[in-house]
Amino acid sequence: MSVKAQFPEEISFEGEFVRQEDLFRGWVSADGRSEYPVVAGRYHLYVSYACPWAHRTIIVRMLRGLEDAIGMTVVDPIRDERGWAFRDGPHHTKDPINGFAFLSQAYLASDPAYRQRVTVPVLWDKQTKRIVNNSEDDIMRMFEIDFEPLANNKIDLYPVEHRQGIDELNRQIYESVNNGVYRAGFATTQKAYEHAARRVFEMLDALEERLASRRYLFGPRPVETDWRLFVTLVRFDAVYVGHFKCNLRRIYDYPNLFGYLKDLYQIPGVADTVFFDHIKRHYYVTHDDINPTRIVPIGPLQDLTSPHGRAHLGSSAVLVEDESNAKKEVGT
Ligand SMILES: N[C@@H](CCC(=O)N[C@@H](CS)C(=O)NCC(=O)O)C(=O)O
Repeated sequence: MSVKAQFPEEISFEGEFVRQEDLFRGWVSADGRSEYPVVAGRYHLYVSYACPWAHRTIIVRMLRGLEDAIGMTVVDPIRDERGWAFRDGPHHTKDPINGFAFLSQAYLASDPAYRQRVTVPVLWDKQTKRIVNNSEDDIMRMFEIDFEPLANNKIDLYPVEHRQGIDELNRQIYESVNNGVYRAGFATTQKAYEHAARRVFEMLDALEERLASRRYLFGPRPVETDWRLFVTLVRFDAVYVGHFKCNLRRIYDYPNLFGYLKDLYQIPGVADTVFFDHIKRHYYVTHDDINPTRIVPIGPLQDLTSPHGRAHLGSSAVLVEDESNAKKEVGT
């Protein structure tokens, strides 16, 4: 029996989903060595609220207080064969920077020979009128480190003392969980699906244990790894359990992971980056190979604002210094 794959060019012989590489890897830097200097108002972020990879960059932009320095435009969550589009609708708009109708225009303006999938997030340079970078790993790091001169909040998401541990855990979480849910959902053979789905839950089980004694993955302060995990956890029960068939357990069934998810969600500003309407409509309507009826499920009932119950693990030290260098506690 032949099976139609969501992204046929990224399916291996064994029916596994093998994600394409990001192609634009320019770097904005304050050290004068890059062709992209750190300048307020020069760069613009194109994102989807539905996409977990884009969501990471939205969260870091917010946590670092970069909203005034870096503009942002949100695409329509519904993606048809023409790809991501700019339209006016609930929490998404037309493109105010270039007047593009489709994100593909940004890719073709940067590289007329571009033939790969057109993805979010995209960091756009308004001066050279081209894409600087379309890798969310890179964009996160630029916002965390290189945009320091423009950041209103002095929050450190990549602390020097944990960098090795962060890189290693990022890699494990990416392979098994962040990308693991996609590998389960986009698999075209039973074997490839089962392999990926089982790995998702092996890692979630390990993280459940790790979070029994620590408020966040590396202690009292959320770091970049926590936000990389958050974007998958927050979509899990609403989308990945049903749509991607990752249904051994829900996040709701893991006491530590569910409390941790709520704890992160309740950090000021974070809930304003989460749009379940975009998330659900995007996955269930756009991936019509997996969900041909395009029906969007009504659930789940899930209250991320209810008490997280994590305070017994120590106070949350989400310390942010504002411009006056006054430390303010933004955790709960
Ligand atoms: N750049 C990301 C991937 C970004 C990505 O795949 N985004 C998805 C949305 S969640 C996308 O834009 N897909 C467009 C498409 O599939 O045509 C990575 O390094 O893994």
